[in-house]
Amino acid sequence: MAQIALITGATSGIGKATAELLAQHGFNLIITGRRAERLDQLAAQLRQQHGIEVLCQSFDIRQRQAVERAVEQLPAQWRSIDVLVNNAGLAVGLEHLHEGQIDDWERMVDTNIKGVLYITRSVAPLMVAQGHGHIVNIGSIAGTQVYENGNVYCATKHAMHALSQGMRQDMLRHNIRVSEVRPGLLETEFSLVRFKGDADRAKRTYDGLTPLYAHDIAEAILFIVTRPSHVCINDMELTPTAQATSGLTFRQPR
Ligand code: NDP
Ligand code: 8X3
Repeated sequence: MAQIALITGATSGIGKATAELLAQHGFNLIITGRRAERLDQLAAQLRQQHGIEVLCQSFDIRQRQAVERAVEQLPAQWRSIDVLVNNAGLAVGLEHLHEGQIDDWERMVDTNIKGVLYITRSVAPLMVAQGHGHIVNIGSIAGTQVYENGNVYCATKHAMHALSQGMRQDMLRHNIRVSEVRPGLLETEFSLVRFKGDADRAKRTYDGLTPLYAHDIAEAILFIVTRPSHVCINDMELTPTAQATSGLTFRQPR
């Protein structure tokens, strides 16, 4: 029987690329995000290209009741979730802490920490009940390092790093694997969101180097979730070849 993967934030970037790659490998998918039209388009494409089943669930992961309702109301055949990819997340703003926008901080904390907790709290009991599962958390190199102006975003990804370790301990006796994937510089809609639609500034993030692309992370996720059941990849950090640490990149002059 085909495995079921629930991917949060599948309307763009890593989540979308992961949906495409897992579909190619025969997974049935529950795809989530706020932009319902994009979910519908992706679902139609994946059904047509790969003959898999896809269920779209559009909700804002910051809305606790909406998350709970989405999982509670899953049709019976969709409740045996094998893989949960906790991917939905964002950075908003890049300022020194004393100049930061508190609304931006709340968006990041509510999405990157509380949203992950809401969906995991709803899905993990289904995995416990069935006696297996695999949770893949998308952290960041910002989860173990901090860069100037990254303050609150880095704090949320440090929280993800701590939660990944905590989940792994709590899920141990339930045969549930917990893996964390921690990318560095990666070109998606991430910088466009961080800079609130300023496309020029977003583009400059990747000036002079070849960043990671969403497909690179999707391939890592596919590898992680297709290991034999006795193997758990706990933590995988990936950077572009041109990045050594959060703050140290090698850029070709233009
Ligand atoms: P994108 O902006 O391309 O994708 C983000 C996804 O998250 C979208 O599908 C978006 O869906 C979803 N999302 C955001 N907020 C919400 C919300 N409130 N409710 C539901 N879904 C939401 O960025 P990436 O693919 O790059 O980001 C994915 C993850 O990877 C994030 O957790 C990010 O922190 C992490 N990451 C990114 C890196 C990068 O440099 N790009 C590097 C390291 C980690 P929608 O807007 O439709 O709701
Ligand atoms: C995104 C990576 O370091 O550009 O998590 O903020 S970073």
